[in-house]
Amino acid sequence: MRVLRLRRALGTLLALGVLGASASCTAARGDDARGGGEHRAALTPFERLLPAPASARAAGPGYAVGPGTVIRTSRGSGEEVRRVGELLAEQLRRPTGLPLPVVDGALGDGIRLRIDEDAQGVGEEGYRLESRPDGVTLTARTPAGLFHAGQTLRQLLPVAGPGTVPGGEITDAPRFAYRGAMVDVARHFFTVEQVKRYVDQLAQYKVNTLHVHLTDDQGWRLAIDSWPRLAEYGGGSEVGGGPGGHWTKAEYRDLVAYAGERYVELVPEIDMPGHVNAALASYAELTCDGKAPARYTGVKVGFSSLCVGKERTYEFIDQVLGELAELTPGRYIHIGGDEAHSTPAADYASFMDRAQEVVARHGKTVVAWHQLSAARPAPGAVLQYWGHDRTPAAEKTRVATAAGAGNPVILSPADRLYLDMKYDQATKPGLAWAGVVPVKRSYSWDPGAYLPGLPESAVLGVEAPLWTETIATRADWEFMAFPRLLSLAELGWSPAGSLDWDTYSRRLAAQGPFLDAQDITFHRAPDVPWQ
Ligand code: IFG
Repeated sequence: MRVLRLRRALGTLLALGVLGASASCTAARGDDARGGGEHRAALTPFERLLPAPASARAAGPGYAVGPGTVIRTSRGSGEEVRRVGELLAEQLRRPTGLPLPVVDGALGDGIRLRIDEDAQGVGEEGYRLESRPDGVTLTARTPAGLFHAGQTLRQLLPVAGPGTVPGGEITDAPRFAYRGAMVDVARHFFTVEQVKRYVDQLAQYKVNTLHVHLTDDQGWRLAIDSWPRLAEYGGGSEVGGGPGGHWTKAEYRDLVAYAGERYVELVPEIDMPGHVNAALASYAELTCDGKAPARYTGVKVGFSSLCVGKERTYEFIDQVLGELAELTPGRYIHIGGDEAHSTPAADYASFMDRAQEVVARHGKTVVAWHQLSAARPAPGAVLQYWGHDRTPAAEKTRVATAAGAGNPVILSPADRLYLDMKYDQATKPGLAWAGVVPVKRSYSWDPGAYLPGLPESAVLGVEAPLWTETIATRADWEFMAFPRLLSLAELGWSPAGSLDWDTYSRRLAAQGPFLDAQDITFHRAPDVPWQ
């Protein structure tokens, strides 16, 4: 035990940059530090970045961040850039303990944020970072790019205390446009404040989408004015019989804004036609037999269905999705479509035809679980694939074929990215129906070459869902999400060529002190060489 404590202390000192000097001069001696021998030196700040940047070149002396450091936004660069500067200052003040004022005017020493519409090789979300003795310059085409540059800068500084941003240059841009996480607030209720904490953690690793699973058999979590009992009554249950809860529209708007400031787009999901017991329990008129079922606190799936043959059902989804669309500035509304085992296939297809029309009428793009590919996906509707290695080949082919016909795919393989899957049989929370998912397995695959017949060009991106049948606390949430969420972050952002478990696992280990410093209760998985 003493050894472990000593190793952890050593790890923290390394990450604080206290011992880093030896590492960096070791690294400067050449790559013997990373060559053979069991005592490989700690990674330098440029080497430990996660997600790995498209290109990074450490060179020359760097910039010492200290009491006099200011954060500069170009004069007249507008309110949004200034807000990015303020947010970066806030994120850096905590670990450095420095004042870091934000000033208007890019000339002068310090950390400079610049917009350059013609910046090359950075796209809409990427950036360039240059570190010299007189300062660090972050350049991007958009404020989102500047925000992502700031997240990289956070990792170039020690975990705590002032420090030097090593000299050099980074040019970076993401591989996939959609880099998402999902949290299921229906099985167990979580507050907007708890979800905001997750947004902070996601944004730090350049994840840009949060899919919230708002409704299911066990609970309805968002207030809908035209159907008030959905939240008031249908929100009053959860797995295990707890009190449940729901978000008001104001709380939802607050989360959308908070996430938006961190360049995380919210994708709300109202699951249909299955997973609807909470809605049916709230309104008997939504059932075919007029009898409202009791609220459900178990963990079975597939037993509920909206009444496809009733016109009232379509008034319901039109009003619900209309209110949701009005609350959601993002491009997407997710209509679920999974496990509709109590909806005959023909009814399912006709229902999904109409549900997709409703989403389009409210100006949004459909996302649905990949079962929609067995019906008639609307042009441009996005399919979220949650299959696994044992999914029948015909089902995989159906998804790849739909992708070829213009339905982009988000990859969420249950036996790679489902964060509610146990790490191993000893993991307390979580399920194992798709198999256990050690950290290495969550990382060791290539979304660009995953589904037979699905080219990278048809992959919108990747998403890691966290289902909460067995997750009721923040501690369990973070234990299951970290460190595997960082696999998602890297698979979504970094170039295919940089995907290598040996180097990734060392970079992941170097994130340990950052996660510790943020009080994230992550799993110290045995397959990662934690410091
Ligand atoms: N499948 C169900 C989820 C949840 C999950 C738990 C999807 C799309 C199993 N549907 O995943 O509601 O129960 O791992």
